[in-house]
Amino acid sequence: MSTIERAEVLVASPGRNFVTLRITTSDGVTGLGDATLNGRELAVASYLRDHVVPLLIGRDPARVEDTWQYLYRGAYWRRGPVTMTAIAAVDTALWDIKGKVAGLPVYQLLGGRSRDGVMVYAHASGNDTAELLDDVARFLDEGYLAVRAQAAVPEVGGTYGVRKGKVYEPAASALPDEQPWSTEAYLDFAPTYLAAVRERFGFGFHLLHDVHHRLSPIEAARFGKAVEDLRLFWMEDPTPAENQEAFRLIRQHTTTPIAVGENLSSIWDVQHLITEQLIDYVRTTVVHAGGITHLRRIFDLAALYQVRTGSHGAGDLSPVSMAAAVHVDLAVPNFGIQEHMGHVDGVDEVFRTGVRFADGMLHPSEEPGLGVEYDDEAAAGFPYEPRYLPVARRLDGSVHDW
Ligand code: GCO
Ligand code: MG
Repeated sequence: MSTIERAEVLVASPGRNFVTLRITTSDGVTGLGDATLNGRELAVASYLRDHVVPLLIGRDPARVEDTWQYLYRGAYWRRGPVTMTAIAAVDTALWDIKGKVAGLPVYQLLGGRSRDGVMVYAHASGNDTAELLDDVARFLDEGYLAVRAQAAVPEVGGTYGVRKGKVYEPAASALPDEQPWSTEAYLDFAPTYLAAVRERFGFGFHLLHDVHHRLSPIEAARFGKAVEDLRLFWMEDPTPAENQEAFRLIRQHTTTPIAVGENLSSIWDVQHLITEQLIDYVRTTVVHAGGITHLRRIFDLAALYQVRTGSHGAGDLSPVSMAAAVHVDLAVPNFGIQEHMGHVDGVDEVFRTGVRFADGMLHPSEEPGLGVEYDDEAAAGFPYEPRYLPVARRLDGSVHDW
């Protein structure tokens, strides 16, 4: 029997930090899993290195479900982003190995294609409406069928989602950047630029917007009503989701579709959102929600309630996660859309991915497994650098949800 011989925790910062788990079997087969938790990277690295790797050595790599149960139930302590990200890394690496052993791309192990490609949305942004419109035009020219639109709110510096370089990177400073926030200014301004996008480009593509947890339920209801005629594909994270019940209030007021889940890590965190039909899209990911095994369980629950998928795909998810996401997206019946933000240049040197973009869709590699390789030599040139996500403060100085 083949056994797990080695599990290495690889930390590198090619433009931003990534934690990667590489598992090697006694037959010399390797598998990769993403273990990146933005701004808290080393906690997951230690969880894996100090508490999980010793449990993996000698195990049968083929027992993917059993290993998941062993790590989840065996920890005794339940859920949480650090644990679920660590389990995800192991699970993803074992699916990669299973694919390589079978000689099949992972989507084939998940039941094969349910569609020809994975529709993705791009991130358009601008410092004002005019800049945003130019950016939307660029993505539509590149063939995107769906675009997310974010513009800087006047007098609120550092508004969420506004790109400075090639790719939006909020975790840009060695200590958390503190950014001002005004709900009133946002609620006045955001509907106007979304309307400007529809006026200029019409309704022949999907338009998305990320509220990024900034509103209370009644404010989110007001926002949803204000943009109803613009037929958004979704408004994302309109209010924080720790209290799942809060979404009922938003639902009572607006038909603007709701997407939630990028910072939630288990089926229990989305259970009521799904079973009570309080959302339309579930945005949990392979890397932060327990790997392919657990994400599929969430998506299957969602399918029962006509909730579709819309996995998080920001630049802080490594190409290993993105490849895994595309394999899952291709296979599940209730796929909705996949976020596709892209990565800064150095990332491609460390991670060689077979995922390809064409005509608004992503396509996985047909290589066995996930189709991603890790270049140790390139990674050695990019040591870890402490980086934090920003913190938001209201104009009176009090802390707000970033
Ligand atoms: C998104 C997200 C990201 C997150 C980031 C945090 O919709 O892509 O909201 O931009 O803020 O991934 O690490
Ligand atoms: Mg988001």
